[in-house]
Amino acid sequence: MPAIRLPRHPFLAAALLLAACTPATDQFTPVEPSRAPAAPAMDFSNAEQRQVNLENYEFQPGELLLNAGQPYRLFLSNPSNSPHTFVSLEFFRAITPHAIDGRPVSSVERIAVAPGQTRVFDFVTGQPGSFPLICTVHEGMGMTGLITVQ
Ligand SMILES: [Cu+2]
Repeated sequence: MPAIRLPRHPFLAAALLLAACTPATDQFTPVEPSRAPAAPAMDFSNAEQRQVNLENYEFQPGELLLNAGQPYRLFLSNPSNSPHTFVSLEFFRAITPHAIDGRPVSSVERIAVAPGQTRVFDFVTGQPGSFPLICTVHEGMGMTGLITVQ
């Protein structure tokens, strides 16, 4: 059996490999690797929803309880007159972030919420664990919380 020669262009090679792995159809559908998403887009409109308010100077509720391996849509609202942030680096590393305000994200370090603003964070939880939560602006004033994934 002759060796299969792949084109030098990586996109063409990927397209050929994809085509080879796709069940045969009567019509060849061109693949555009540069536009093909890495994973199918997830619809979070039916995901379980949670709400956390960022107030002066506490998270409400102070503890967020989530289940492992599940999609969530988290609403972060700031009804106060001060800017706040939602930061939990260990939690952000343990989850699979999908989108903030509908815009796809692959990683998250900090979610800032301006006075009067609500941000929408879509993600899938990972393994169980307890993750400290802080507002980086007011941590010194005790604006801390906890995210528990069980
Ligand atoms: Cu704050």
